[in-house]
Amino acid sequence: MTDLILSLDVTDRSEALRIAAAVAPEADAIKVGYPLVLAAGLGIAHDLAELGLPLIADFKVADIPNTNTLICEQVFAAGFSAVIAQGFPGPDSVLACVDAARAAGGECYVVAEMSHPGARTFFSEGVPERLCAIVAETGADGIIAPATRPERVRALREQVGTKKILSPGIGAQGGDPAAIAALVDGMIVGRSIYGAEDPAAAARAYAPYRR
Ligand code: 3DU
Repeated sequence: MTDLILSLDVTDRSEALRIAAAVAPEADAIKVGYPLVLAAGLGIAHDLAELGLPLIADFKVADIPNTNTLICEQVFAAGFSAVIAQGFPGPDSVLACVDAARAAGGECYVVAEMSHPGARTFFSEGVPERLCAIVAETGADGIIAPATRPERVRALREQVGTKKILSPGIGAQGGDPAAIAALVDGMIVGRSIYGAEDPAAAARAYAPYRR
């Protein structure tokens, strides 16, 4: 299965709810991050949960273990079913997120490599592979890996085996769903869906890549 994950990075509450409701029948999950939560409040998760799709909190949690625990407890209490953490703070920080996820019956994903051009500065020279080792060590559910670099996703698949790979960078950032869908478990798509005149139709265009 390759899921379609709507990245709902709009900053108006009613527009977010309208787009989410329209796209929900065409999507498998909704990812929410700082843009929407800072604009509309964490309670937006409660409203979105009514659509019945898994909700992923993209807060790229990256602090000491105790603070990570406190953040993730809030995330899951708000109704999210998964959280995204950074791996660079180290295994104890990631484990705090994994433990909080488990306590809530949720999932935790770790950013292994980012999709933008500047990501090459630090997500290089074996660092993504070391982050994948932290995923194995902590029992996290999977990684975030760049749809803009399918060859890197292939290499990271070697590292994570059957753990899930969720992949942003499709559409607006130039990633091609035809090149990435078969390599990953989830395609994360934001602007090319929520920015379209007809978001539901834009989401439907990804249907051939959902397996
Ligand atoms: O480029 P889009 O509009 O399709 O949105 C992609 C989303 O995924 C957006 O929320 C961004 O913050 C997130 N993301 C990346 O784009 C790249 C990463 O490496 C990690 C997360």
